[in-house]
Amino acid sequence: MASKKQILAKIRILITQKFKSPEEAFSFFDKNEDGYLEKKELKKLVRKAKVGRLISGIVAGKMISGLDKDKNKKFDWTEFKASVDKLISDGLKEEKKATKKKSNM
Ligand SMILES: [Ca+2]
Ligand SMILES: [Ca+2]
Repeated sequence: MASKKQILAKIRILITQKFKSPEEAFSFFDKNEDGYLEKKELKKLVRKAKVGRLISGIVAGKMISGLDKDKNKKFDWTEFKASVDKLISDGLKEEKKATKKKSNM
């Protein structure tokens, strides 16, 4: 089973490489256009990031429970943006660490 870090990295790659902006990703996955990403829609995002079918529901559920500030069980744009920003900055930190390691060799 993939680690949490690997899963988050996959989601980050999906959002940063397949979409021009987080806005575009949000509206792409908000299929019913209600301005929220509910679990069903988030699950599609997770699946699209090539996270295994079996765990995509669990991952989507965890993302929501961890980052849903107003506890309405779905992501609004502000919550989504905050989680994407965090994903990207965490990713940059990881990359920096990796390049540092390399340059020390
Ligand atoms: Ca929706
Ligand atoms: Ca919410």
